Amino acid sequence: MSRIVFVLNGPNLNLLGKRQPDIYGHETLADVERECRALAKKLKLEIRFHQSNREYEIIDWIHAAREEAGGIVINPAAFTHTSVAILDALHACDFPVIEVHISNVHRREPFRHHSYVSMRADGVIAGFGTQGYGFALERLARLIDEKKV
Ligand code: CA2
Repeated sequence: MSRIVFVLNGPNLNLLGKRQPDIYGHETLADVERECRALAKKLKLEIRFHQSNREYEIIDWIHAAREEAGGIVINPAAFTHTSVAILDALHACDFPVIEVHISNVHRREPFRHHSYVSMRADGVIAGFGTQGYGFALERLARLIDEKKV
């Protein structure tokens, strides 16, 4: 199984660390990427890290992942709660998918309590801040390792 992992980030996450630190913390997306890359090295994973404000770009990266990856970590941001198209793209993947949310979406507005992506995700991490990305990578590495035997 491929050890390439796509880490995909949805709309407005480019503003991470620049606004609303009370909800999302002080780390920027560049910090998150750096930490993911450092951890991936230890886990012997190869990372493709992306962010977009456009739904179609995220769908295109999911399609690219189908061709070459062993798993996806995805924080779809607001698309979590709206996008059947991202759900459909993930349904076309036969590797593990881990959904990450920086905030605890269940403690927030009711519209954040439903996730289309959770209907496909193998695991969901929410409310651990940006540390959640690391947990997701650890889990993916374990699942990929288990597939090897
Ligand atoms: O908690 C999460 O990770 C979310 O996926 C973040 C999304 C939100 O729509 C989801 O309900 C939960 C929002 C991402 C926007 O990120 C910003 C970061 C800093 C400043 C403004 C927006």
